[in-house]
Amino acid sequence: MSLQDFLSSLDGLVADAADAFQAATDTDSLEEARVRFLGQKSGALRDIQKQMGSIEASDRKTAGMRLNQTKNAIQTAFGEAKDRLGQADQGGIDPTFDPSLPGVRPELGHVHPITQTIEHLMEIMGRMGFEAAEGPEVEDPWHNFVALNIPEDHPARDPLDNFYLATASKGADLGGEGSQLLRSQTSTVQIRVMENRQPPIRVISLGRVYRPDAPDATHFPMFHQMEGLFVDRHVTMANLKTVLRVFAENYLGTDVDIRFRPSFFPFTEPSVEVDFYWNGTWVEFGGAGMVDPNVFEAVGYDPEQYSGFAFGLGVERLCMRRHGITDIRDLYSGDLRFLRQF
Ligand code: FA5
Repeated sequence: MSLQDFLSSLDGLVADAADAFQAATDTDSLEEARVRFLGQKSGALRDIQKQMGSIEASDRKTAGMRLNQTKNAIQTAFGEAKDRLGQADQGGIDPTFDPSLPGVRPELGHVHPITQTIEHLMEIMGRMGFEAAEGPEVEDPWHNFVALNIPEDHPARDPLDNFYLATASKGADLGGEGSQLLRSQTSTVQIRVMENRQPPIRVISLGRVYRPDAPDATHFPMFHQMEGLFVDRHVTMANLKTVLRVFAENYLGTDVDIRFRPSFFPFTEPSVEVDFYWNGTWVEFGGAGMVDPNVFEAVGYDPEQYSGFAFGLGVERLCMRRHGITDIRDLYSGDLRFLRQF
């Protein structure tokens, strides 16, 4: 074989191998192409190498050198093709990706409807001069019961009606002194505020409360209350009714029907239940009344000098009424199809 023929078959081989590697779409077809050109037993390069014996001895040096260069060039092309396929596997250049298409907007979360409601209620009450106060969710019987005029033998203290903490049960009677419970009402914050401050007082407290109530359309074992407390000289029941009415008209709309029903709470006297009209029935949204003189005495206020009113409203029920939500459980199911609507 002449040197000329030998060299031109080497050049043809480099071009053919580069084309084959380029055309490979996965590692299997690339491997198949590698064996075809670089295979030790019957690869195309190997076949050409066998022709070396028929080349003039004086040309063999040149032929050997070009053979090596060819081998390096084919190996380099193979390495490049391998890298290209490896990158595509790792999500690199994707042949189906069209950079001219519009992008996909990342989903943004938003504030839960109950948190939105809490912010709205604080804003309305803030405009009426009420500032926000907070208290702990794990309480002692003094703040949840005793100071609120709920004596030791009162059924509201029954372990079946409260979430007492297991740690307390070791040393103390459930419900007795020294026990701890998840607060069952935000009225605890009334006591905490009055223990630390002197009248005049105008506060609201919004937070979670816990009761072992069976869940249904209007009850949940964890829910939120908005507590209100107003203490000053000469505060009357008329002030209470005005504040609740102005609040309801601001939050639920001026056309909302609300009513006050005589009721009983140990910490208010007289006491009322507050209802709004919804879907053909009256729904209770809170309790209220004039602060009982026994509560003032428990926190060291003189009931002859001061009077006040307090109220506790169910935040979920207010939110449900405003947005037309018919089942409280929807608020806590975590179903995004529901939550996305707010
Ligand atoms: C109280 O909790 C009193 N502390 C309210 C109060 C405060 C009266 C200050 C006087 C002075 P009651 O147990 O009725 O009252 O609860 C108040 C409101 O919480 C109810 O009207 C209702 O709207 C809401 N509520 C009660 N239980 C649940 C529950 N399981 N799920 C959702 N909301 C509830």
